[in-house]
Amino acid sequence: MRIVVLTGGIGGARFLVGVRAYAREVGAEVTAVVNVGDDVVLHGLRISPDLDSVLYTLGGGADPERGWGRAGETWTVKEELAAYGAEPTWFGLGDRDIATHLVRTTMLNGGYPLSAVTEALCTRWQPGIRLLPASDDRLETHVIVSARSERAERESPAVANKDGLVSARSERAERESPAVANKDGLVSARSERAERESPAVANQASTATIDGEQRAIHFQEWWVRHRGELPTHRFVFVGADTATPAAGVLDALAEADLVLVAPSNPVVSIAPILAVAPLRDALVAGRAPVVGVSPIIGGAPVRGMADRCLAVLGVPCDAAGVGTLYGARSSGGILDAWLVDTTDAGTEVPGVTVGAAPLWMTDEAATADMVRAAVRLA
Ligand code: GDP
Ligand code: FO1
Ligand code: CA
Repeated sequence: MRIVVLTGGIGGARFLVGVRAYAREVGAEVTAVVNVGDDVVLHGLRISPDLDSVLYTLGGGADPERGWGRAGETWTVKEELAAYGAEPTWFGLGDRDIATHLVRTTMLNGGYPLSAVTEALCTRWQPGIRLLPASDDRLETHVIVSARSERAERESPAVANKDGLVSARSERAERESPAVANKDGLVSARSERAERESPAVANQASTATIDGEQRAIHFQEWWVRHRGELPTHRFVFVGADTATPAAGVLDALAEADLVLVAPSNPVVSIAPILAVAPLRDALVAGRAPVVGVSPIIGGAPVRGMADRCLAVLGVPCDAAGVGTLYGARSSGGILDAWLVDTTDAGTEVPGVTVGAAPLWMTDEAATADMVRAAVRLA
């Protein structure tokens, strides 16, 4: 049996621990197709948060409390960067974690695709499953926010006070640093194109902010720096229109006997994967049943900010809302079946078989039971 799992970072990684346990039991092969929309270049380093969460969690090196980054982490480099006023200071790279980013960046600069780099990193971590990035191409999630609110936050006395010299420096850094220039320059150009081209955007124009100004920021800035609290218009998957599935992804989907959609954030972990059109097409056209697992239990995300993300789309934060967002494969969506928590039993999603089982990933055995329930539903 071959199982393909579409996944984001922390929630997806915990789910994969259960999938791996189930697979060992029945002798199945598992391929995880991992979101790259969270990826960012900072301090010249390519960071792939979701791939690393999966790699560290399955390899036994993840910090269990934070859910991201390495266990036993130290922060010397972060402190030294802050002493230079090197932005961004709101994103913390741990010393151990930096080694991963150095290896990844060196290999990417040497011409290896991200899929090959990921395979090389797996040599050390031995995750016990195959890890593939959704795409080897640049695909970044950006967030369109009201420019005024974003500026106000930058200029608020609290920030000025705290950052003082640093804000002045960071603005100059923004103008001058190749990494940042790359990020802002290229990205705003592309998101402007996205604004012109996407129908969602035309819609949004009528609900523009008071001063009508909008600005695209990287997902990490929205998520980590602003905790998703800015007035937000929409998410843009920069590069998705031309991105192709990473080496191995289409073959894995073609050979799959079962596709699972992990209980990951539907808006910023799963949607960027599905935004790679040939990947989505292969999933929809494939012979394997597609079973999704709800990340929402009793009307709330178990952790993280899926509620904020769903609100931006106007989707109710409950198991039915997310199931309906994915939609039935029979009517243009991706799902054949949808597994919800027992507290959400009775959930209905048009055209989709809905099943209920306990969905709290408290430990490996409980998570493997979830996977068993998903397989039964398929
Ligand atoms: P991220 O990329 O690091 O944000 O992680 P994911 O997108 O893979 O997963 C985040 C989602 O995992 C959140 O929406 C949570 O609600 C969900 N999640 C976390 N723990 C659990 C759990 O125990 N059960 C279920 N059903 N969902 C969970
Ligand atoms: N999340 C934070 O809340 N603060 C951080 O400083 C931070 C640093 C970081 C570094 C490497 C990495 O792989 C992940 C990191 N994360 C951090 C988590 C990350 O921002 C997000 O949780 C995900 O991208 C959402 O999936
Ligand atoms: Ca993610």
